[in-house]
Amino acid sequence: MAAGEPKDAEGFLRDAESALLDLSIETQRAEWVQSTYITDDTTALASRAYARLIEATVRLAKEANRYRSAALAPETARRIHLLRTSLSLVAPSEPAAGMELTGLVNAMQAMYATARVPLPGTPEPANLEELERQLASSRDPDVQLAAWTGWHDAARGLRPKFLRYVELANRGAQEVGFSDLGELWRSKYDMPPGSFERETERLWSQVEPLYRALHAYVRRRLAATYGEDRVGGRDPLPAHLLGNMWAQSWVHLYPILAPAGERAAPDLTRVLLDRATTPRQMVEYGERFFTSLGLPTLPASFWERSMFVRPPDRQVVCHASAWDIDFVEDLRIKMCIDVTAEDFRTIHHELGHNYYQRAYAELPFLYRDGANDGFHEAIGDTISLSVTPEYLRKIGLSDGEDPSPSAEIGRLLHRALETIAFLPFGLLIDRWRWRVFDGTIPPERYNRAWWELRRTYQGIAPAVPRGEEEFDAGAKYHVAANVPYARYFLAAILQMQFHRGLAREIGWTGPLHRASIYGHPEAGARLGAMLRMGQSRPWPEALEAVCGEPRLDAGALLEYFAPLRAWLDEENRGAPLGW
Ligand code: X8Z
Ligand code: ZN
Repeated sequence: MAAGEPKDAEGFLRDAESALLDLSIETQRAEWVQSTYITDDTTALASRAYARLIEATVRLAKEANRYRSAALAPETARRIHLLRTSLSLVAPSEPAAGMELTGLVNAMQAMYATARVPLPGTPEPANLEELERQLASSRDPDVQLAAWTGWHDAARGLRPKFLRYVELANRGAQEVGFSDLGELWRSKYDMPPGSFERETERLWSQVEPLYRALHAYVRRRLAATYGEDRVGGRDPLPAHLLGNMWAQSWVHLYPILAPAGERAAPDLTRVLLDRATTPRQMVEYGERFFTSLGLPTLPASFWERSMFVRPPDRQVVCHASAWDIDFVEDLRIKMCIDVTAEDFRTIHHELGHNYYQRAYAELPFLYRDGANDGFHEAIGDTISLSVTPEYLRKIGLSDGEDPSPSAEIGRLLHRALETIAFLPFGLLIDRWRWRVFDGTIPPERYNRAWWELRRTYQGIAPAVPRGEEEFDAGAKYHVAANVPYARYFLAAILQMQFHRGLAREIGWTGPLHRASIYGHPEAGARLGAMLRMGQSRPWPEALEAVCGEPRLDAGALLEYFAPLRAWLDEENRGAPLGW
């Protein structure tokens, strides 16, 4: 072929993948350094690298249009589609726009990570982790409200940057053929973007009754703790009393929610602390679970290069994440680990990302991703479902108490306070952003629309008026850092489908919530087969590979929680549901 002549599609893709791989590695390195050492310089360097990657991707996606009408092998057509949708941020091609846009996102992420909040009675302003600890452990509504309000007020400063980011990112998405950035995000699911939105609504309608049952139960117990004047019998729950900054997990309320006669908590935190477990040892427990499935150990570089604890001497992004720096084996996690059951779970979540990344490392670059982003989020959570009392006993992390029938309800309730409480939150973040990107929610209604969605889906309301000068959505990491969120909603459903599929693989016939795949290489083989597919096939095929069903369905989740549902319905008899 003469120089300058258009290449065949396959040759074009090979060259494109090689160029994008190089630029992606450079971006990952720069972003890692920025996230673990936030300064103006590292922010500028990371933004520059990211802008270069975006610029090249947009140029290649436009060039690929040339092949879209050609009769292409399905494999080739798939990789061209993935090229167009591979990024979650696209800049317009005009000079300097790329650097401005990536600079905005990195600056918002840095502002979020470095925010400090003055609190009455404390000498030093508090960071997010400290505020979260207050919300989790205090039962003094004034203390809780101060932590909640302090953090939400701090997000105000993000608003001007966010407005400009929406404008630029939408224009970028339009250049590669989408109506706005939200449509690009919804185009990553092997179905038309409109069908994806309906799919999430269908799943929500499957699980909503269970959420409402949990909500009603929690409301009555909260009213008993805080009084009817703070928690009305038919009202939404006050956002600052749920033990979590975003009310996305209610697990810290467990001590006031436990079934009558049940001890305060299935307390893995206490066991970890009693054993003086270190953050690194917590990660080793996580790795051991994966190797018990026949998966490989983590590379030595993982242990050398990961960040497990908040460094004392510099600013970092503490929000947990998993990294795949070279898209082959330079895997890392970045966390500020606390010795708690919650972080034990998050470690498994992050390692799930790393094991997925490692499994698909052999594929062509554009296939090196999850079957969809919900799959990526669901792997480690699936493993966490196997962290049963039986498993903890096996690895010596049990406090040795025997599960009584009411303890079983207690444990299901504990799990539901993480998983079921999360569902509407997982859905509404992108319900809000999709409408922000498509203009249905204009800037002058950002906050009102945010709280309408919080009320409609979660049944949550702020205890103090929140005007349009506030930017409460920006108080959530993924909004500040441009990370799509529907993935976590999908993951909450998918993890139960995976869990049931793998439980069947090991011949489990007991209740789903008692199954653990620990030490079962046959389950690992089944999971591994799906992980190795990466993004090479439409996700229904990957789903089928692990659980035999090609369709997203909340049936497994409802089966898992069936005993709790029956118990909640009994407890709620005669009490009002909804808000
Ligand atoms: O952001 C995360 C992970 C990193 S991918 C720690 N999660 C969501 C959140 O924290 O809001 C996991 C659960 C939901
Ligand atoms: Zn994740």
